[in-house]
Amino acid sequence: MGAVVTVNHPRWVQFPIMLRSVGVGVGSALAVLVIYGCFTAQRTPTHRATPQTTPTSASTLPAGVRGAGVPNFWVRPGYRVDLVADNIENPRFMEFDDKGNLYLSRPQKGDILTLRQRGNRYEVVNTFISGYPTVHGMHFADGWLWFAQSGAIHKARDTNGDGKADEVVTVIPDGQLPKGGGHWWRPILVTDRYIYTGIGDSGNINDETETERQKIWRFNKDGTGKTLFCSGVRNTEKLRLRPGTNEIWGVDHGSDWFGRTLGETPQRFQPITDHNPPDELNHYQQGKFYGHPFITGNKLPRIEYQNRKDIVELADKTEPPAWSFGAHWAANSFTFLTKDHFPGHKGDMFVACRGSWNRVQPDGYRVERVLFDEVTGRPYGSLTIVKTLEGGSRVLARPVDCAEAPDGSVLFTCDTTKRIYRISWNGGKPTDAKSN
Ligand SMILES: [Ca+2]
Ligand SMILES: [Ca+2]
Repeated sequence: MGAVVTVNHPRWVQFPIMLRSVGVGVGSALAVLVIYGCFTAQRTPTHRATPQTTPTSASTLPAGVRGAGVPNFWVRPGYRVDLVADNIENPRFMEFDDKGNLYLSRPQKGDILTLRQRGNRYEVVNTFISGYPTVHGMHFADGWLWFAQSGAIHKARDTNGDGKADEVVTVIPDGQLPKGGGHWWRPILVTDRYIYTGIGDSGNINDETETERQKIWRFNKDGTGKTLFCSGVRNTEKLRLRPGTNEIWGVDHGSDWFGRTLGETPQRFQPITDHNPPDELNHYQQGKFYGHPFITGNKLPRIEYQNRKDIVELADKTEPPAWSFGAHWAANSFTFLTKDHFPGHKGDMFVACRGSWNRVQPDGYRVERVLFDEVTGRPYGSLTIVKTLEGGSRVLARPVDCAEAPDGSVLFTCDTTKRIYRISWNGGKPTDAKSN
């Protein structure tokens, strides 16, 4: 174990303290950047550069269609965005069941709502469960809606069709997993054999190697058999299998204040932090290490940890992202596309990026499509489908989660504006679609 550096975000008032306690010089940082150059030069084709932070002048670009009540989002040509629900407090994650019910978790309210489509809208029909503070991740499997609180996992089902759960079973009670702290929300994935959940960093770049945090855990479906699955994860809020495979995928938020030890002025002049490190799309595999908090992105050490004697070994064992997003985009959640609604999109991913707070110029704030190679099953590109930032600085919405609806369109939640939007295909030539 090297020097322990505890940094909680976003309290940049701690910045002067960090300067004294860490004391990393510019020379060391340059050494890191040289190392970075070496690694990036040797990247394999699956480890691509950060996507361009486009579009910067969205108002001048051709655009798709916005339905009534949709603010001035930029929509990629060929797509359409409609407002399908509004005035719902704290809408976070979504999950459809096999009957077309849409479940919406509201951690601040401690409940899950049941919504159903009526025409072009989704309407709340009942409260599925309530009294579960921090409820967040959900997964419908085996006829049950499984859901995670910060320290517990339950499953519930509605047996009379009124949208309210009639049976709730606690699968993993409080006490087996750490709860609370920063990054208190939990993903949940239920497969044929196992339950997977993850626990993020309690702060920004805390060394929690010896704890249960920064890791993805696996359980048997009865809640027994707690097993470490993988480590080095900062904040992954959803886990899903890539369709047709047993591969577990998720997006991970990169850390903040990358350049803070080098003399940046927080919130005003932070040219290093603004662009580092990337947010990540990871293929999580058993026993692998994903770098955090010591190593970011494509095997680049965090400056605060670069003097660890084992930093090169840590970089060597780090599994780099399968795809990288822009720094501080807050790539938050995603859905794989399994249907034929969008031409040539099957197997791709729509990612909700909630947007930056740790950049001088805001960025992120979008739904991004990650394109997967049908042959290799690996990401090879990404495109912005909806951008929710106007004029480079005006935040119109903060996308939280994406869910594929039964008809193949994709919903995305926006928590701060209390809305759900739908992205659909508007016809025309699929200029960005892969050939079928
Ligand atoms: Ca019921
Ligand atoms: Ca990583």
